[in-house]
Amino acid sequence: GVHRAWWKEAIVYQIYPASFKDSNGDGIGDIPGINSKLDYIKSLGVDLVWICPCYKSPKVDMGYDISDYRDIDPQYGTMTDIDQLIESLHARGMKLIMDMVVNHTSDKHEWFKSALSSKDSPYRDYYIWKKPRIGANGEKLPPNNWLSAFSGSVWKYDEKSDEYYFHLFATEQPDLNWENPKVRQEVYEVMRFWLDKGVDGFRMDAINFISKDPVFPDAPVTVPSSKYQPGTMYYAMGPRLHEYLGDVGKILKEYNAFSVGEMAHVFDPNEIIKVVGFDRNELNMIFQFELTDIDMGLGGKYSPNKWTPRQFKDISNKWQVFMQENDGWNALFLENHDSGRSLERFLNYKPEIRSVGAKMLATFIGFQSGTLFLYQGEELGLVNMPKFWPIEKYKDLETVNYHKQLLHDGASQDAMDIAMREFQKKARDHARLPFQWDSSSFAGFSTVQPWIDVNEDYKEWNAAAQVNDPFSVFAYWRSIFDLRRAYKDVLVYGKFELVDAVNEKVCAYKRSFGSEVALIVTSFSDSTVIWTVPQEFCKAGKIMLSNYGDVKELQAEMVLHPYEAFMYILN
Ligand code: TEU
Ligand code: CA
Repeated sequence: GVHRAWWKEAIVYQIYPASFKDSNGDGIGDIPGINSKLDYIKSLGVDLVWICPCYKSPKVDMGYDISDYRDIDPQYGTMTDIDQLIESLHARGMKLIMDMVVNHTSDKHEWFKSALSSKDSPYRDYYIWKKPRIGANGEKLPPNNWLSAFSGSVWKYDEKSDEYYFHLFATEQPDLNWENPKVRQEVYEVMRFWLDKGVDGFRMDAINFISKDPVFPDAPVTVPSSKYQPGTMYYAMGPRLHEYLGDVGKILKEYNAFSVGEMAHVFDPNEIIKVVGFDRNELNMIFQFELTDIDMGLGGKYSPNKWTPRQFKDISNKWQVFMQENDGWNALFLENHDSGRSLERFLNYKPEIRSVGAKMLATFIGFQSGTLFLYQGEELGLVNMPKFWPIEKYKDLETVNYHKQLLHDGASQDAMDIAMREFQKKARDHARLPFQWDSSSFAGFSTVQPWIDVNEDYKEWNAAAQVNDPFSVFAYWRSIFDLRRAYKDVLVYGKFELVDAVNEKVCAYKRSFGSEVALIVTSFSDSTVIWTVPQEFCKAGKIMLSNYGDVKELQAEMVLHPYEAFMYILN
């Protein structure tokens, strides 16, 4: 039988603190701002809130560079504010999970400051240091050829000790040395610190990178145009990962805590099931990115890739079937703070189809098997910044560094144009624009010009305009959550099967539990299609949701509008 668990039934809402709500008029979102919007979150019908990092940080990477794990950054508030957030969420029957960033710290963390100060520091071995490699002309070179996630080498030279330190992300984000048992103890104590405070669990950042191949071999050349090469095969899902996650899992279990691990660059089900298998006691679920990386080519995030709706549903199907056959669990999502908005990436976006398209994508992801995650603004159908915004508008180091690198490499105009187009689809800043609360100045996010520009569509596209509109994207998502609760057996625990699996335009699936059956139909076509309904569904069903608001009978042939979506309960 199925294993039931509260964390399988939860609906999660992700908040990006800098961009949610500014309470004190400095143009930056903060925790008191979040506290003032809990009724909004509650009214959407979510169970659990995940806040991105708000710990003390120099914010080279928007808080994913932590300088003190036990304090809140003054820009975001105080410890009292976070205590109040925990309390107020609990009072409303919701839970809170925090972002645990322990693959690396900030270079301003006391551990790293000490490690850098002397080779004899007791903290030196908290990080990863290596001697330079000596080149043909006696020059000092990085110990290997791996590429950092934010461009350039993963190694940074330290003159004083004549050694390089390792950083998968920015130079200001040195990786912790998990081989050192003291580092692991420190991390586990930090986790306990927050759990003891009443936090209900964690999203574990970049957690599949914590165990590296100790040899640090050169990576094969897969991107010939680049000086450095992706080394993921040597640091993603490394040799001791399951040992470390076993320790993490023990702590989580003690507190009955929620856990979701972020695991980029790995799509191997056999490795993933070792993390999320029900009896493994490592993590509840992980974010893997095979689906949402579908538009990324071999050259990485900003290389284009052509894909088809058929591939999109095949990837979903692969993970749905795999998890149900192996007693694992999926995390379902289309958006987060690390990419462009789903409307601009997963369908042929035009303003005319905005509402219908957002609801179609919601239907596609919303009734699959797994724990559902929604990123702030996704419930309103928010989109990317306008196409004519120049490179100067982008704030995020991932995009800025990539752009600098192209200029430095003397990239052709053609290559620059391609990059700009890809930024417009995928850059992280799109999801980080201020939340659109209402039609007042700065979208009601702040009383002053925010740290990043407000999208120009806010007068029409905002929360105030949608919360009381029964046909809004907001209302549609709420209906999905209501249905998941009302039909929990079939929609949370039921079996998943594709329907008409070979169809190139229509993605339809069935959920079933005993005699209960749900049918979900979504069209990924921007024009009308005729869908031949499989025999077993040509009977009376009850339509529960429809993005065009049509009440259709299930019959042998159905005419589907562009991006139409609907959901039936049959018995
Ligand atoms: O992202 C980890 C990660 O693997 C990145 O390569 C991610 O895929 C990239 O941002 C996509 O553009 C996490 C956080 O989600 C991200 O915001 C942080 O910048 C990163 O870790 C470093 O902490
Ligand atoms: Ca503020």
